[in-house]
Amino acid sequence: MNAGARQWRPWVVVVGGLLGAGKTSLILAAVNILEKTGVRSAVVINDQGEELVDTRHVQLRGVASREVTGGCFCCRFSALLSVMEELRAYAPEVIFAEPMGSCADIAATVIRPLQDEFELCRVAPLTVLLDPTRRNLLIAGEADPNLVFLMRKQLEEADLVCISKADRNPGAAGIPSIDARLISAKTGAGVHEWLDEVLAGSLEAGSRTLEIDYERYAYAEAALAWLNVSFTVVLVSPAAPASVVGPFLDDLDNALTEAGVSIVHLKLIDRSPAGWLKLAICANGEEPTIDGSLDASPAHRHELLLNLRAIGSPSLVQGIAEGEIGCIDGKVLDLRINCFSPAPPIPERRRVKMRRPSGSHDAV
Ligand SMILES: Nc1nc2c(ncn2[C@@H]2O[C@H](COP(=O)(O)OP(=O)(O)OP(=O)(O)O)[C@@H](O)[C@H]2O)c(=O)[nH]1
Ligand SMILES: [Mg+2]
Repeated sequence: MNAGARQWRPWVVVVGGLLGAGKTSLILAAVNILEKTGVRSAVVINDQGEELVDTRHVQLRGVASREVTGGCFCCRFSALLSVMEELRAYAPEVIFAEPMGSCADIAATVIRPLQDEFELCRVAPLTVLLDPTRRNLLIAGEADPNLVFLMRKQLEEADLVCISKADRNPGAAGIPSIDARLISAKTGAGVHEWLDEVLAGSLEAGSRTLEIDYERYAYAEAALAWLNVSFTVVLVSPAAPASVVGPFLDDLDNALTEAGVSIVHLKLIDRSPAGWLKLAICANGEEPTIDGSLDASPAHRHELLLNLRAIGSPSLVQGIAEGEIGCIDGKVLDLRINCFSPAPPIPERRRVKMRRPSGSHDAV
C-alpha cells in the first residue's frame, strides 16, 4: 500500500453486548445520524455461520456492509482486516463492527490488535450494550449461568457501557455499580452523544483487557444453539410479508416453548418483490418488534432468512425449525439450514494490557 492510499484512516467502532442487546439497531441509528451530517459509514457483521439476518437488514437499509463469517472476529482477525480493505471502495469515515453476541475478550483479541494496525484505522473505545430487562432476568434466581458469565465478561472489558432500549426502561439509570450511558436506538435518545463520545478520541480504547479462562468461555458459548436458515417459499396463494412471517414466528415460538427451548434472540426477515419485513423477539412469547413495510402488497414468492440463538440442543432446535418450515403452505426451495453450538474460540492474536485502570463494571 502506498503512502497516499494510507491517508484513509477510518474510525473502527466495535459495538459488543449480549445477543439481542441492540447492537445492530444502535449501529443503524448511528449510521443514519452520521449520514445526515455527510459522514459516510459502513458496517461489518460477524458470525460463525452464514445466512445472516443482520447483514440483509443492513443491506436493505442501504448501508455498505461486509461479513466476517466462519468464526468470531478474534478467530478471523485477518478476515476482518481484509473486509476493511474492501470497504475502501466506499471510503467510509466510520466502520462499525458488530461481533457475535456471545463474544468476549474483544479488547485483547480485536481492539488491541487493531491498534497495531495504526496505518489502517483509528480504533474507538469498545462499547458494550446492556439490555436492562435481560440483565435483570439474568441476575434473578433462575438465571442461566452461561449467559451470566458471558454478560459479566463483556461488561468487565467495556471501555464504555451503554444501557440500551431506554425507551422501554426509563428507570434503567439506577443499575448500581455501572457507570453507563442510557440510549435508545428506537427514539434516538443518547445516540448522538454516544457517537460524539466514541469518535472524540479522548477515551482510551482497549483499556480493560480481560483475564478469562478460555475453557470456561468455550463452555458458556457451547451451551447455545445457533440456527441460521435461508429458503425461498412460493405460496399457493399470494400473501403480504406480514401474513407470512407473523404466523411463522408465532408457530415457531410456540413450538420452541413447548419443547422447553429458551429463545435468546429470534430474528426473521422476509424479502418479497413488494417489500421486506423483519420481525424479532428476545424471549419466548414476546411481542415481536417490526421493521420494514407492514403494508407491502401480497406476493407469491418470499425469500426468508431466520437466525435463532437459544438455550437448547442444536438437533432439537433444528428439528423444530424444519417442522415449522414444512407447515408453510407453499413450495419451499433452496433450503439451507445450519444449526450448531459455537465452536471454542482460538484467537489469531491476543494482546493484554498489563495495568488495569481504576474502576470497573465487574460487579454487575
Ligand atoms: N424498544 C426498543 N427496542 C430495541 C431498541 N434497540 C433494539 N431493540 C430491539 O431489540 C431487539 C434486538 O435488537 P438488535 O439490534 O437486533 O440486537 P443485537 O444486539 O444486534 O442482536 P444480535 O445480533 O442477535 O446479537 C430487536 O427486536 C430490536 O428491535 C431500542 O432502543 N428500543
Ligand atoms: Mg445484531
